Amino acid sequence: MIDVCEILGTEYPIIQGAMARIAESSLASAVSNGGGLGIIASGGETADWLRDQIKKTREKTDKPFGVNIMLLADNVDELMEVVKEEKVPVVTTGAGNPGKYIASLKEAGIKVIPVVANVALATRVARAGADAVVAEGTEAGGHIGETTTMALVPQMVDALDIPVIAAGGIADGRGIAAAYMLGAKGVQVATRFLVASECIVARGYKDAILKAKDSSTVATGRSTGHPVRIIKNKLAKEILSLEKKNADVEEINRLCTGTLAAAVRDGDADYGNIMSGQIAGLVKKEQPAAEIIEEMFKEVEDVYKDRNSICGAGRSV
Ligand code: TUI
Repeated sequence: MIDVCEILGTEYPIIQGAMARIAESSLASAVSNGGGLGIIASGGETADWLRDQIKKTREKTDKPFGVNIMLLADNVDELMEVVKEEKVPVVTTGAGNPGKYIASLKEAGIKVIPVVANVALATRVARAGADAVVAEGTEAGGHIGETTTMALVPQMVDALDIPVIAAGGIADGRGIAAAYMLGAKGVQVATRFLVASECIVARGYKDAILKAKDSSTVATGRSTGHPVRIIKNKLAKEILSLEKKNADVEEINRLCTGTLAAAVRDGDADYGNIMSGQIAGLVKKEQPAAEIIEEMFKEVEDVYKDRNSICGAGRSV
């Protein structure tokens, strides 16, 4: 099976997760310069914005990078044209089935890596020609599926003959090593990169991540069919309370209008929509993206060195 670093053109088998309104050229280029695959998140943005960010990323790095296309966006076709015209090396997709776009992306020489949350969709995109998939467990931030990373990754590995990249709950070398034990050939990490020095998100957002505990996130939107994991603040509690009362979708949508911008731009800790994975409690330090990557893979080596301590496995008698 082809190596993930070969597919990505990177030194390390790590992709930066897409974070709508947050992951632009500054973070993407920093991750790529650090040996991972930086990603520009195009969700909620225009085609012109994306073209400009691709240009800015190319000015800041000569390494490969990718663009994420969020399939619920109403300008998906336009964004797809931009990535093809710009010959972006890698495209990841989220929140839907990218099947009908895969052939033309591949014809343009682009590697396609859908982010999926169940085996059924993974099988469909693999058949349509995806180069690899990201198996995203429900521990992840943002729009999520139902299955945990621990259960999802090995089942996806068994079902596919393309590489599986694990996501959801991974923020250090232990998480990477665990993903490999489940058969993953790479990882996608987002929450830890939220606090990268090069990440342009507002101070209040970064502080919410740095302050988080294991129980600080919650999945909102289960009642609307679009579960989204966010930090459990006043906004989250009000959404959950409306959902408990079976409020209609429009009322919930009204409450949520403008809240992503409030989080990302203003750092509103109370009423901002602060998307975050469950692993936020492990993220305690703001540091450059390259340092994050180096530190995580150094920790992987430490885990491997210590492997004989696992239940005595490998110990000679
Ligand atoms: O897409 C993501 N994560 C995202 S997208 C996003 S923007 C957004 N905000 C609010 C509501 C919806 C989107 C923030 N975070 N991850 C990959 C992912 N895909 N997670 C879940 C899915 C998914 C869910 C259902 C993909 C397909 C699907 O149904 C289609 C099918 O065929 O199964």
